[in-house]
Amino acid sequence: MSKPVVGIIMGSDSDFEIMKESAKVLKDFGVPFEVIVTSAHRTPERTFEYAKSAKERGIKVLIVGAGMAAHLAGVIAAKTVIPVIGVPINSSSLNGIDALYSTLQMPSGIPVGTMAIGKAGAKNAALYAIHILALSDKELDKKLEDYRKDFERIVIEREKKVQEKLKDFLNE
Ligand code: RP5
Repeated sequence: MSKPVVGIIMGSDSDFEIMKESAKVLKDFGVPFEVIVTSAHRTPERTFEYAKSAKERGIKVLIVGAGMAAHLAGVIAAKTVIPVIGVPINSSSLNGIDALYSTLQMPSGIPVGTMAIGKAGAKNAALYAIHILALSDKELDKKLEDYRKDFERIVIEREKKVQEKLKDFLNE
């Protein structure tokens, strides 16, 4: 595998089930990535070190998933100018609303692009990373265009099924 250009960071191993969605998309698009588990509060030095060294190691986009008082994406963004995409994880009794606000509500000056809570957010984070990379990568740009075309085919097929169900329903 060639050198990673995307870093997937998660606050705990318990976030993996959600963050696997990011990994799946990057794998499907053939984008090399690395994964690290590090916490803003449990391992702050390790988190800082990772964020500080990411750019010089060739990482171009960072995807950060964390739950509860999720300051991980903001802390990472504070230590690098690489675009940071945050994924709020629904790992708490507040179902991720806590993580959503913590990730989204960054004070001015240090942006974190925040996705939806949970699996959809993790998937979109990877797609968004690919959109950024595709600006300077024609091959990836083509793959994104094809991905979108595939969606059109899938939705049209789904609509056909709905039309059939509707016909049955109206004939009842
Ligand atoms: C956050 O706290 C992690 O991102 C995780 O979503 C949540 C719970 O972590 P564990 O107690 O499961 O390690 O830091």
